[in-house]
Amino acid sequence: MRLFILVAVFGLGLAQHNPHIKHGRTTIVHLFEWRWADIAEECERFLAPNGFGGVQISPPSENIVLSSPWRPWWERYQPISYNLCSRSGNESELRDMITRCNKVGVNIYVDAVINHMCGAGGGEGTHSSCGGWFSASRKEFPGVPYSHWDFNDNKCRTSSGNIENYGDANQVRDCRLVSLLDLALEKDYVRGKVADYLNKLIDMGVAGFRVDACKHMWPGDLDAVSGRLHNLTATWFPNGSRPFIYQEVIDLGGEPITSREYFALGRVTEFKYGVKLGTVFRKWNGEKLSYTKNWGEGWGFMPNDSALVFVDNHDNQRGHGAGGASIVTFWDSRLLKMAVGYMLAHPYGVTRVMSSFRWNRNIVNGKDQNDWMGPPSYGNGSTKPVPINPDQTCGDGWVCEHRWRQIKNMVIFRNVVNGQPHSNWWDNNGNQVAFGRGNRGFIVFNNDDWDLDVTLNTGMTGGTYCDVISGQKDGGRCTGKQIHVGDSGYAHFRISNIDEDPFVAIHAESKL
Ligand code: AAO
Repeated sequence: MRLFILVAVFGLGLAQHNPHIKHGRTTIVHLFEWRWADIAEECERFLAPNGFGGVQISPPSENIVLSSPWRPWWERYQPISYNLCSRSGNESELRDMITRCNKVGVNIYVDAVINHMCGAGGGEGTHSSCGGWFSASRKEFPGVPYSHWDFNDNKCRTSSGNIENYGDANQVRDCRLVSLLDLALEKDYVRGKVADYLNKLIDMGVAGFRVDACKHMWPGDLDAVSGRLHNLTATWFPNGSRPFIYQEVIDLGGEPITSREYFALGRVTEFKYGVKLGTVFRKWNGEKLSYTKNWGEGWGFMPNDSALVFVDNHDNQRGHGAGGASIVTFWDSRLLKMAVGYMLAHPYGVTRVMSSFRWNRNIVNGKDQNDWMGPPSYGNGSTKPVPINPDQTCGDGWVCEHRWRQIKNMVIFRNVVNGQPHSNWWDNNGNQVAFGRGNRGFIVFNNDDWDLDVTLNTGMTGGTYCDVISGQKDGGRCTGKQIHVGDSGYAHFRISNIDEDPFVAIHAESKL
């Protein structure tokens, strides 16, 4: 009996590690702060045709509306109810998006904020995204409803009521994260309300959740909620599919709470990945690309089947959360293309690509004074649509990294090489490296300050391939460099350190 329960629990957990991505696709894109109507269009016109597997959307729950600073992006991390209306759109727009993306085989993953409600200083009134009334001071949220009984304050043992020391696991879980009213997830009632919220989204057709601030929730409480979740809807997913769960836990070491405590429930965000990859590509601390021969678990990262990986995220691209200065973002576009290219070529983890908006970055003494700035918006605070330029880039301050040719083509590369082993490694003991994925793909990087000029075993079948970084296959023709692979599998590569993008990638479907 005991064994049976163990197997059942373990099996359930592992099931929640599967993103249920369709059609051999592999990658999730975070369309940070996009409107539902734009995401629906993007699924149809761009994501499905270019092999993207899923979208992480911004929190859809009703949130506080803040005016000082003016409409920061982070107001959406302060729910005031689970009604589905936000700056991204209302419930029917959300439903339409989920359906249209599912129809073209693109999954939707919801950013679920369930650890807390708004900040304790949020006042009271109807300054909320759907106009629902709440009182932060009285801890009343009638839209759920939650009352003061449903919060953790009686358990918290710090004098401020906030988390003061990450070295104390109890306060990290029982006190307020940056003053956000901390829900008592040990209560059956609260678990039920959270599960109802997530189940509503599951029934609408989403494929899973990025669960916000999991470090601040007890794994046992999360387990209880997870046990109440419905299977994914049979309209879009195989019978019995569990929702994909990836938990935001920032574990860079040095704290009592570790990622490991959360592996049974689903995947976990591997924050070490972007910190280290940034350090390597920036060549800081004596790091070299050649040291990444054993990238992945060999670098002390969590087990492959638990990891959700990314180069940057919506927090650490602007100095929030953790990661620090090594994080590579769109502000360093040449490095970003290389780092994302490396991540997508490498077999470790489930990969997520960041898609950002631009803001007026203003760094004073290492801190961005404008780290709060919300998405491109009109004077009345409503979010602007994402216009598409004739060259396929985005306008109006939307960066759309996922549309950059090099990144989009590496998303396709990852799909083409899916399931193939990491193979044919080469390095120059410095910052020039190459590796393949069985006989399906090969990638070469030159991050040294001199040219790369070398003949390498690609493991691929003979023929002429189109480099998908400097260009791509366009009908029968190649708009970029051509790489000639001999019958022996060897090919000659020449990459100048001053090339626009000093890396080359070929795959089975870029053969001419
Ligand atoms: C805003 C205001 C606050 C105000 C609050 C309420 O900024 O001043 O008090 O409203 O009125 C986002 C924003 C917040 C915003 C919040 C609510 O980032 O600025 O607060 O919305 O609107 C911790 C959590 C992690 C969290 C991260 C930001 O563990 O879960 O902080 N991320 C998620 C979301 C994020 C969101 C929330 C959670 C809240 O992705 O967007 O906040 O819903 C250490 C700990 C980490 C901790 C960081 C930052 O990190 O380990 O767990 O993250 O500190 O406090 C080295 C260490 C590294 C350490 C780091 C920084 O790198 O190795 O471990 O230093 O000290």
